[in-house]
Amino acid sequence: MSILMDNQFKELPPDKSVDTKLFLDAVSHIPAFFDCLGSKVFSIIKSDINGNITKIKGVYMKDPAKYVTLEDIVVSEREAYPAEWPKVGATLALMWLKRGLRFIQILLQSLADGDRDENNPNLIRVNVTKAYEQALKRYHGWIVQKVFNAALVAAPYRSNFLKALSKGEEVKEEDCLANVRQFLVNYTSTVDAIYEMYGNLNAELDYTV
Ligand code: 0SG
Repeated sequence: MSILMDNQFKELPPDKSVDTKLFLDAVSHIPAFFDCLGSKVFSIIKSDINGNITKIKGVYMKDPAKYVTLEDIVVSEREAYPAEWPKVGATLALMWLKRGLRFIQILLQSLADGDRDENNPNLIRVNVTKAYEQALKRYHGWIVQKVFNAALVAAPYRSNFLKALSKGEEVKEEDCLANVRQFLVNYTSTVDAIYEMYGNLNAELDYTV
């Protein structure tokens, strides 16, 4: 079975609220995936994403009944820290986490759509670069962009990446991409809903790191 199919995101309710516990359960499987990618450069990204998840979980665990949805957390922090918000607590962690999730979404979508470098069909650099330019680059100064360049060089071959998504099993490319497309349905709606919530609450910031 595929990692993606084992860790599907749940369908959102009509009001598009994102259940905090279900979201944390779903994203908690992402960091371990970086271990399959080989290079140590991915450990920086893994620890960044892990830090975001730990921070959101820390707030949620203080009062699960109060923080049923991600929006409950963000709104509650807006009231608790009016001077610092949104650059504070789980609001900040989720702001960054959603960018990483958007990166993954665009990367997977690009693979599913068949975007390829015809001269190097077994590389995923065009897909990774597309995801980076759309999801992250504008938030990165030149030092972090250099980290991206290192990650790009260390990016796995397309065949190895698809194999890692299939938990190391030899699966036909078309079957793996069918799983990717299936996974993307609820995943994309969840990421979109978080972006929409940040837009509606005016919680998005545009600084670079
Ligand atoms: C398969 C090939 C994959 C290639 C992957 C390339 C990915 C791009 C590489 C970019 C390298 C990013 C390295 C980390 C950068 C971090 O500095 C930034 C900003 O981090 C935030 O900074 C923290 O996340 C915040 O943490 S918090 O939880 O405590 O709130 C906070 O510290 C904040 C600073 O805030 S301030 O104090 O200034 O207000 N992080 C990112 O850019 C996110 C990177 C996500 C990459 C996702 C890649 C997924 C790859 C998946 C492959 C399947």
